[in-house]
Amino acid sequence: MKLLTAIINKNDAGQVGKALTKAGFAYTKMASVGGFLTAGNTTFLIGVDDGKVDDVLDVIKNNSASRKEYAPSPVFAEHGMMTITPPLEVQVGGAIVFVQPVERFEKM
Ligand code: 2BA
Repeated sequence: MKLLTAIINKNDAGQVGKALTKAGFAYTKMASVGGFLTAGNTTFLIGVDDGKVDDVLDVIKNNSASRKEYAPSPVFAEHGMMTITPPLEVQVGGAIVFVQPVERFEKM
């Protein structure tokens, strides 16, 4: 068994969740925040048999999009002068997925 931790753009999270359910995959969804943009995203925990990992990845890939977002402009103050740099454009996603082995799974 594998545990997939999938970090999904909040604009795609609803669609990804519906598609996972439709495909028969169970998941737990958590609100999360990216460290760089400090914007909300959604983290899915998905436990699946080894042979189903690629199917889950396909569902995520087909329902999440890559998009441009902007990091807040840093403002520097030095010698009474304010320097404002232009916002940094970053390409976010589609999705970031970690696949980890599960030593044991119990349902009680
Ligand atoms: P954030 O940390 O808010 O990052 C948003 C996007 O900003 C990233 O998109 C990347 O394009 C850019 N970025 C991140 N750190 C950067 C840096 N130090 N310098 C320049 N640009 C930077 P993605 O790579 O698609 O990541 C989307 C979200 O997935 C991230 O949101 C974070 O929540 C998560 N993530 C990405 N890589 C991760 C990792 N190695 N470990 C844990 N979480 C990760």
